[in-house]
Amino acid sequence: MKRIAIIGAGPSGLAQLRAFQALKEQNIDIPEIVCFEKQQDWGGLWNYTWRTGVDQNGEPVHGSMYRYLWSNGPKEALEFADYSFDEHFGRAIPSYPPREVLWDYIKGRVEKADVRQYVRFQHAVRYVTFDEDSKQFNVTVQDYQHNQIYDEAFDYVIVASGHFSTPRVPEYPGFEHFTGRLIHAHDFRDAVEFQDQTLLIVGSSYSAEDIGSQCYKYGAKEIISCYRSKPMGFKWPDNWSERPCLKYVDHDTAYFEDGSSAKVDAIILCTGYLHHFPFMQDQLRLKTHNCLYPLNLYEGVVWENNHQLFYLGMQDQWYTFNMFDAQAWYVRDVILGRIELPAVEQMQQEGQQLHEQEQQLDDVAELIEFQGQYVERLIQQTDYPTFDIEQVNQIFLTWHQHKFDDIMTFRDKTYRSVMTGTMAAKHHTRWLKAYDDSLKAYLAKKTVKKEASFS
Ligand code: FAD
Ligand code: NA7
Repeated sequence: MKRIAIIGAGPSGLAQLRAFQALKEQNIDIPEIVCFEKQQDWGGLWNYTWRTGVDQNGEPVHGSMYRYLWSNGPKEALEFADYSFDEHFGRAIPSYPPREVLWDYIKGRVEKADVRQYVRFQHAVRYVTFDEDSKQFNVTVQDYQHNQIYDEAFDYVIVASGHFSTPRVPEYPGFEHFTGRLIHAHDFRDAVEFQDQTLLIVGSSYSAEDIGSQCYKYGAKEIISCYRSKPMGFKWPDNWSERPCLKYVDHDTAYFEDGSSAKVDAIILCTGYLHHFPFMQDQLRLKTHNCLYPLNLYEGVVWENNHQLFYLGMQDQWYTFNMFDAQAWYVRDVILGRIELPAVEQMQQEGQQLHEQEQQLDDVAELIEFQGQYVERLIQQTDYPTFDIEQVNQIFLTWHQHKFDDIMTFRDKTYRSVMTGTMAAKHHTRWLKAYDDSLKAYLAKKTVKKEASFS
């Protein structure tokens, strides 16, 4: 029997397990699958950890999520086509769930599919090589449960280890003498720590916007965010300003490219992440920046120079969970020989074309549509339940507009499910005043008349 190794049990790796299990439920034989997960539990980034630096085994901490994190896009855009929010929660819930609620949803599907048996937890993949003679991969794994390192042979390897965990940490002059706290977003855990402080946020993408918003919500005194290319441009609250790029820091003062300066208590580098796969042999290793169409991956997933190797979820992400599903179903069908791959030259040509096409797009609508078309193309090739991609694109566009209308209230909006037609419920508390992000508080039905206070 053929053997498949999946590296990582986050949403992408779990999508792969679900894709195979869907066939097993139809009494179709599937290959032997082993999913290696270095953490103690599944869910990837959604499995919150308070730790920073290294985990209990000395592995680099994978988690980049923080307390009070709520979904930054409507749940209706990421809903699984084969497992709806209605099915999981038994009723309509609001559109922007906190992390714990989405983690519960992710787990619900794979618990129902009974795929935990395939996962070896606390197993970190150390190295993957390919043997041209046997046409097999050798996977070296560190098993922290039994404190041993071992090798196993596999016919296929699917890398689903995520790409928002290894921080990209720039160096600015004066950082070494900065008197306050200086961290990367990867190590940010609790906005309350920054209450009454003046913060400098470096970066102008999702992490900058969300970590700044968290800190505003939980009582930061002042927020300054600075951009390298272009400002985020939202209508910020009075105590939040955007400035051009940071130039240098002198002890407690930050100096910017427009000549202005400010005394700051803390600096949070929201400067993105590296695609980092030190466990892959060089010729098998994906080398890319964060973009919608990385090179060397046919249909965004098949390693062009070795069709027994796949990468899941390596794109920058508008679409998430249902895109990982579309990819996983596609990879499954390539492995099972249900999908025939074209010649390598054609794969490379197509990949290059799409990669270049992405460079030409700068309008948000075009970028969303580009990823939507990609997801649709994959879904059309498998039996993953089809859904209205155009409607999801529209959800993203409306979400985008809501953010520009008011960055502090967009999470109070509701959307209709593309999968079930259910209209989301209105949440009992406005996001800005909803300080308790637990599953229990979120699902409480009662309308909170007097909104919670925070101090
Ligand atoms: P991950 O979730 O990163 O999971 C990868 C798994 O691989 C982890 O469990 C890890 O432990 C394991 N692993 C890594 N290396 C090894 C190894 N060598 N051996 C064994 N196991 C390994 N998406 C949304 O849809 N909505 C949001 O609101 C949202 N918010 C986000 C907020 C933050 C701060 C970040 C960083 C991302 C956010 N995302 C959000 C995007 C997120 O990338 C996806 O939702 C999703 O978690 C990606 O799934 P994944 O399985 O590809 O990767
Ligand atoms: P992104 O989306 O990759 O954005 C990285 C940001 O960091 C972006 O604004 C970059 O500016 C900026 N950056 C990168 N290097 C520098 C330096 N040296 N100086 C200043 N600014 C820099 O990462 P995020 O963490 O925001 O988002 C990743 C995921 O986490 C996302 O899916 C969210 O859902 C949560 P640029 O525009 O390149 O000039």
